[in-house]
Amino acid sequence: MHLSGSLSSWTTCLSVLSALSATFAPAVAVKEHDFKKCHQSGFCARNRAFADHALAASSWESPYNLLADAGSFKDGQYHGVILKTINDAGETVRLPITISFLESGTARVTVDEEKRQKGDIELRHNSKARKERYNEAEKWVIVGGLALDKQAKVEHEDKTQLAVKYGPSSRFEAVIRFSPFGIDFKRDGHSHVKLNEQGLLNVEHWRPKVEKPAEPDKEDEAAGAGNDDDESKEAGKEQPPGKEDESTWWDESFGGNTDTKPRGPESVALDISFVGYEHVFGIPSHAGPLALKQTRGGDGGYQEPYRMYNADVFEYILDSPMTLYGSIPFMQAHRKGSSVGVFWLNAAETWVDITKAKDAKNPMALGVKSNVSTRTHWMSESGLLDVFVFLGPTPQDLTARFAELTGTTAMPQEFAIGYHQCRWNYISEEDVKDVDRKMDKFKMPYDVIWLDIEYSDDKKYFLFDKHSFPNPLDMHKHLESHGRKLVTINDPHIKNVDGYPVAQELRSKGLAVRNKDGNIFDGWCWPGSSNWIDGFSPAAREWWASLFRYDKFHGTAENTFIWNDMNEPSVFNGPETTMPKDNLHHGEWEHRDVHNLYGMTFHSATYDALRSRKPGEKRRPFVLTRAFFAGSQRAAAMWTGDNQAEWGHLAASVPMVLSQGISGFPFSGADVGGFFGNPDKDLLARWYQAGAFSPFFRAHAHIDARRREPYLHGEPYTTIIAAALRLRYSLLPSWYTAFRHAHLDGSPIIKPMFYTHPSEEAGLTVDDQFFVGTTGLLVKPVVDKDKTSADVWIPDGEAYYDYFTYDVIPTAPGKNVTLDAPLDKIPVLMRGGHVFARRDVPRRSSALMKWDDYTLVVAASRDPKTPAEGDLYVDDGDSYDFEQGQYIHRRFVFDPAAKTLSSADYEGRDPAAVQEGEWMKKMRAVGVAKVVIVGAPAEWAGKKTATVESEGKTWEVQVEFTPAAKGRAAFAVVKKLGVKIGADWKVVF
Ligand code: NBV
Repeated sequence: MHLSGSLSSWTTCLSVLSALSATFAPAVAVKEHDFKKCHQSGFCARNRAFADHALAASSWESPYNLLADAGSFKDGQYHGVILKTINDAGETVRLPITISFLESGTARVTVDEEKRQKGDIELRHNSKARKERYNEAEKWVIVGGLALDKQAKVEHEDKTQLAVKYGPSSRFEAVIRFSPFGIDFKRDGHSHVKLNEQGLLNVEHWRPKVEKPAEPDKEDEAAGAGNDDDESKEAGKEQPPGKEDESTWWDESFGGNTDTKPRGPESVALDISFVGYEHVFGIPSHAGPLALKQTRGGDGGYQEPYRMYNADVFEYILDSPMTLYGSIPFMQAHRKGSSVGVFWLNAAETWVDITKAKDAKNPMALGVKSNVSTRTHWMSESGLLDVFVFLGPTPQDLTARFAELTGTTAMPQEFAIGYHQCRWNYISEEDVKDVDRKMDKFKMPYDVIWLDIEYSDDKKYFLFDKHSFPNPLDMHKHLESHGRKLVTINDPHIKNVDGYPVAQELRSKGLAVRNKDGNIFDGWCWPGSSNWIDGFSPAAREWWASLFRYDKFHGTAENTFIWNDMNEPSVFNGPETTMPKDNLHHGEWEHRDVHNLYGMTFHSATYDALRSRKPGEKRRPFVLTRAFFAGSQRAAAMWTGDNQAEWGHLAASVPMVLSQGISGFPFSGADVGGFFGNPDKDLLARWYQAGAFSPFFRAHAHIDARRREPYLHGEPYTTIIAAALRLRYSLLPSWYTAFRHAHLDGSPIIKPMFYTHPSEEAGLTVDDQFFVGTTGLLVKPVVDKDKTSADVWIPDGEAYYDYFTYDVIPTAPGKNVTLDAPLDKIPVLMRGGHVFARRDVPRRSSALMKWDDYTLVVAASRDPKTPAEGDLYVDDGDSYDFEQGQYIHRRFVFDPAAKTLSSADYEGRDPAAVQEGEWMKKMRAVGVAKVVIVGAPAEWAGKKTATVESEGKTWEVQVEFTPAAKGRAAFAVVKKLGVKIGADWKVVF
């Protein structure tokens, strides 16, 4: 039996690993002490100590001054020099600064270091690393929005400051203070974001190493004792106040690994204050609440800063600022009626401290209810100081401006928003087909079945295991026959073994990441000894793309798509389970500079590869990635990594996915059921219900977990899970429409309360419920064991109807309402004032529903004069023809006063202007089978017919009106409407 073959090889691998070294082997639970705390990360400790000193000193003055005479302002850009005073003798270091005011109203502040710019520094240990500060993050991340605002103008200048007005209607102003340097960003005359307000700006300049006698303590540490929790080793505590701690300038050890730091200390840090904002959000991924906590103690606060250093933190802990698998250094601050944000463009290890303070200087008179300000302290190990400032004022402005810079979610393959069935591992073709059959038998729709690492021949990706998967093409064909797809995993570590052509080419062509000495880096991962593709190298990316061609990756077909795991990268024997920071990448950049970008270079190389599998084939790729950075949304979906089959992890998944959404990467989800462990049946059922409302919906399980395909659990679970899956499938048209919006403007797919209701103070911290796209569907997943009710916070005075029963929910704005939520019920409300589309006959896969008729659901507003509105976007779900206008996007308006429901082109396009392709012609003729108007006006009682007008014709249709009863709203149903989805039409009631 092949199962035992796979399992035993996996077990052998594990035992070999653990025999080699205890630190190599992945453990079953995250060991917090395998990952650095701030005091164990030299630059974090140094910057925290710097902050402690600055904040404690009664007369602290930041040693950074902008040279007033050296600055010039032209065409929306200021160029100048900051002088950093480095000693009592008044010696200075020159730091060139550029402040760019962009057409969009975004401002950008970039600080470099002249000496490193000129390469005028010496590297230690004969290092071949680049001498400059890493200045290529922009190349990977930014795709637009950099046009300068030529209208920006200096409004005022004197000896102390320079004020620049910029942005839409010149509402924004940057007051640049010379001494000490700082910038106060204002909107409509009021301060919102301040840089260096607290004087924590710190750019560690280059300096030569002055040899001193070795300190006994440090030698111990270098010998491998660096990861203990000995408080006395905190860098900031060893020094007298004000004295710099040099102990981590030149090398640093942790967990037995020593970082040689050939360029010495080079961190950049800055404090950013959000004036009058009590809450900040974003900087995913962290397993904690959506509203970020304080990090220096305080009420319920953490002791550690939020960390962003992509890492394989399997079985991660909850409610923690620990780093996870991916990072997006984009932070937002929201308060009633105002939103601002910053994007810290730096791919090195980054920590962010957050504190909140009552701000006496921020009087209520400014119209700000809260006089609490949030102060943040950003610290990155290397690279430029490069920060974008967004002045809002709405949450939508923030996501749109961020999207302009970093791009939007790629329009997904339609199947990708269906349900994905995964486990580590489906062990053979027969296993795959069996699951496929059973899903059908139990009437559970799904689109994709996944193959984890055991599909491969001994972890040699691109090669199917010949015994377990002798005929992969047959298997693909079998799946394709009912519209289904297969995903295989392809990781960035390539097994270092003779006779494996992929490995040989990687090495011989010089496309692998190198170690500090310039030799191919060899580390341990699943295959044992491995090398890593260098995603920063154009040649490596080209080569990677070639490997996915159908004639190269034998056994794959048009319905094969790709999963990129372990791309933080995960290196079992590396520091913090990742790569040594002094490794070298293409262009001789050190790994330390680019760490958080590595995963993105890899998954975007895979994305490119899928676009070029066959000349002329133009299909949208689907790639799932674990590691990510700002910009990843352009090429991949993400999942939240190795969670656990526990209720707490289900609960945590909701704010985690919400945080992805507001941070520009909404195509996200958590492993349904929890990766590690065995969920009890109730948990599994609840997780399917929550997953059905997650943008990425995939069940997954660890190799040691019991089989848990959704049909295995008996009644009532089979019915409950099938209902959740079918609900997802019936709402696919609305999900796809939400993706369209995300693709157009960067908006989240599931939206937190502050995003839809930014003027509701109380909604700011609500992070366990959300709206889906523009549907008005308000969802509150049940995430607690044995809970059979749900408290939903109601953000406004609109009508809210139960999705399933049409009951009118007795709500009051700003108050909670308790809904019944027995195990078979997902709390989903329809907000009045919306129209959304669905398909009422769920089939086996999304592909089989392609030409099915639509149902439109109208949730009438409480106000009889307020129309209900909604939209539906549809394209072929597969090609790029939508970029040539081959799509249908309709706007539906139900006008209760005029008693009409109408459909018009969403963008007001003239149909004649679009040359219709085959798909479009066929799609236009798909019908609207049914309309349901929930909350139909009482005076419609007795109404039997309505008139339909479309394409120059008029006809009558039957109306079934059901009056309100026992708390249920009145509703009207029109069947057999006879209209086409692609045509203009109007129903007159
Ligand atoms: O490839 C095996 C697993 C995968 O199932 C999981 O989803 C990833 O997050 N992978 C991690 C490697 C090992 C996990 C212990």
